[in-house]
Amino acid sequence: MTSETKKDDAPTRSALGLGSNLGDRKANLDEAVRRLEQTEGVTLVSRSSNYQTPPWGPVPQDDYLNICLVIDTILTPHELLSRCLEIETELGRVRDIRWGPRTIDMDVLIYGMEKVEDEDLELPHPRMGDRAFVLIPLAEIWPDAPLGDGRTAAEALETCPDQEGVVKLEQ
Ligand code: PH2
Ligand code: MG
Ligand code: MG
Repeated sequence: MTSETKKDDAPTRSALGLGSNLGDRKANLDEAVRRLEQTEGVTLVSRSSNYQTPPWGPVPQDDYLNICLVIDTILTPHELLSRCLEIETELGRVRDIRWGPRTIDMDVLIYGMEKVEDEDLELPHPRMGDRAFVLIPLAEIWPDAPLGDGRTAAEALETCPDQEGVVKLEQ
């Protein structure tokens, strides 16, 4: 932990979105969660079901497996982001095409009620409210999650497009 860590404060409830569409997608998600759980200062509160989701965005690619996590953490937003990027690298992620296929992607979606507008981190995640592959798993485990635009995850899901292609897997 760095001196930036909020050691004395109460933990902050946060949400992460994970996705994989290269290699053994489920193993990649499981290993990312395992490493996050072992991170000092992070407590896993809940993990969503696994969802198979059609690729969103301009790059044609294979379907994703997506999940969301709710955690409590005493890491700062940037420390949490750094740990996520570190786990991505540990699992062999190579950054090449923007929005392209990836072994593992770990995005910080929500960090309490905090707003961050930095070049490397925007919180709450500005585009989660119209992405079914994020909202469906998030609303499963945290329907009241505050999206930052006044809506909760469950409310945003009422008008979110592209929900038909998202399939909840039983394991
Ligand atoms: N992530 C992307 C681009 N497109 N599509 C789905 N279904 N799931 C993702 O996690 C995803 C995506 C870039 O982060
Ligand atoms: Mg990412
Ligand atoms: Mg992403």
